[in-house]
Amino acid sequence: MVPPTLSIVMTSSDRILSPALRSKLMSAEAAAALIPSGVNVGMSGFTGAGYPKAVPGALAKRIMDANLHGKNFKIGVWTGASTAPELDGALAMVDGVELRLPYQSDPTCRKRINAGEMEYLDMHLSQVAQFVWFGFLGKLDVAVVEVAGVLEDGRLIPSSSVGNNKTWLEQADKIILEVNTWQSSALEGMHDVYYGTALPPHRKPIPLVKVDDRIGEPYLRCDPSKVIAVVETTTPDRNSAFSPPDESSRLIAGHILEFFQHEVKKGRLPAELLPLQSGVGNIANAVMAGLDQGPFNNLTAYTEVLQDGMLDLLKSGKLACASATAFSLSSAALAELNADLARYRERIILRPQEISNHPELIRRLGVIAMNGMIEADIYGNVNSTHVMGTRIMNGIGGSGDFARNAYISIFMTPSQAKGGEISCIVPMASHVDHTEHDVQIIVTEQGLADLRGLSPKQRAKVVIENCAHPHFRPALNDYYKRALLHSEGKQTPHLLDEALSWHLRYLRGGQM
Ligand code: 0RQ
Repeated sequence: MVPPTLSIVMTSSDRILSPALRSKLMSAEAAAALIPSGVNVGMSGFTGAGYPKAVPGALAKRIMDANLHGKNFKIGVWTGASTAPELDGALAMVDGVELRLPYQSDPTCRKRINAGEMEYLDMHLSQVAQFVWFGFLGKLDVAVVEVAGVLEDGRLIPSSSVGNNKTWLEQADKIILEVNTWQSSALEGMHDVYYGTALPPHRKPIPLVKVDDRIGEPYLRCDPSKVIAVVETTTPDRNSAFSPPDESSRLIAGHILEFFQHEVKKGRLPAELLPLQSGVGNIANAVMAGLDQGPFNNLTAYTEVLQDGMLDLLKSGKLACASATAFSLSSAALAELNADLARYRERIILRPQEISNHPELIRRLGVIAMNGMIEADIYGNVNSTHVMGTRIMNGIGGSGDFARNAYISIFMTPSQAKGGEISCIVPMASHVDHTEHDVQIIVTEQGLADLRGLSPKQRAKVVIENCAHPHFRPALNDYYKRALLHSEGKQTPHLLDEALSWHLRYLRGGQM
């Protein structure tokens, strides 16, 4: 049930109905001046949605000035997931981040991390909140959280992402709020913030049994005495455009759809499938586009982010409802959503990421997980994060939360990268995020490998035959046959002095 909408008027100060919080209005520069060096800052933001737009930039300027005067001003930056150039980019540019967690996808940030100039803790997104509550990550000093409005009693209307905001607001000593009037006031009522997560040994089952169950509150609680600044902003979310599905993405989507039909026929999936999780990126978006053309109706989604493809499915009516923690839309899709938000609000629920990605719920609902990857090896181990085993791309994000607990876990990639110089199917993954035990299906444009119930040696044959590009298939077969002959152990045969030679060859000569 959607709660009744309180009417919030569109003018900026009318978004802040609490007189106590309104009295703390100040500029972004003044707010940034309240953040000292050496602290951990929990910022809102998930996949380019709902991140603070003004304070991080002002803080970056302050850091740059301090460091020009010989200081070593750095902070720890914790978020929901990736943010945008105004946050990750700005702070990385001035070398202002000591340690970043739990996920990023910013080019400047990535460069710093891979140059060894920034520490990065790549974490399962469902674990961040509880690790903070357990005290595993140290003290959270300041929260900087974007909201869509403030109620008279100080409760907050969440923005276009919920992420870890509940935990930041509860755990931080001090709070800075950014009230963004660009965010639609019709977001009010879309969120479901669950306040029942106790700490072990006092935890109880989370009472969510259907995708569209509402188990919490539409607002974030906030102790007004902790709020040290309120800043008004009007800047849009990042809103990256998606490229139209290319041939390879369309083929991948086609294989997945065919697989779903087969599973329905076999009685292993219901006609409306099971709740879908779809990762970030163009391929994931293309799969959603494929579903929009496909035969399935009354679909549901229990996922992290709502990309354009899912919005299209909601629009066409194929998707009955979607639960996530954030939007990740192009500008065009966002305009469409905002124009009709009150209607979509009944079928979209945004939750804290500890709930959207909760292993208990993913397992209970029987989620079908679909995530991108960098490479898979012939035995089904998947690398989602490290190019050539050492350079971070983005991070594990929620892929592990979903993959390990899913009803069926699917990983997808084009069979080749970098114009065919790299095979995405390799003898041994150069880094493993998802082990052979958490991967049931591998899909490339070449085909789909169903690994369920197969031993490692049986898996190797299917992965090479169904997924590898024909250009690399003979070399993979040759490796596997020789490994079978010469490997010391025959359970998972490998030639250890050759297993990573494909990656070395690429690093030395530019091709695998
Ligand atoms: O790099 O843009 O420089 O050319 O990786 O590759 O094929 O465009 O695929 O956008 O789906 O991203 C794993 C990174 C795939 C993503 C990953 C290079 C390739 C290109 C991107 P260029 P594509 P995608 C929910 C779930 C982890 C987080 C996750 C990801 C770039 O899916 O970050 O799943 N996943 N979250 O050229 C070297 C290879 C390569 C390679 C691709 N084998 N070797 N480079 N690339 N394969 C969301 C959240 O958690 C928020």
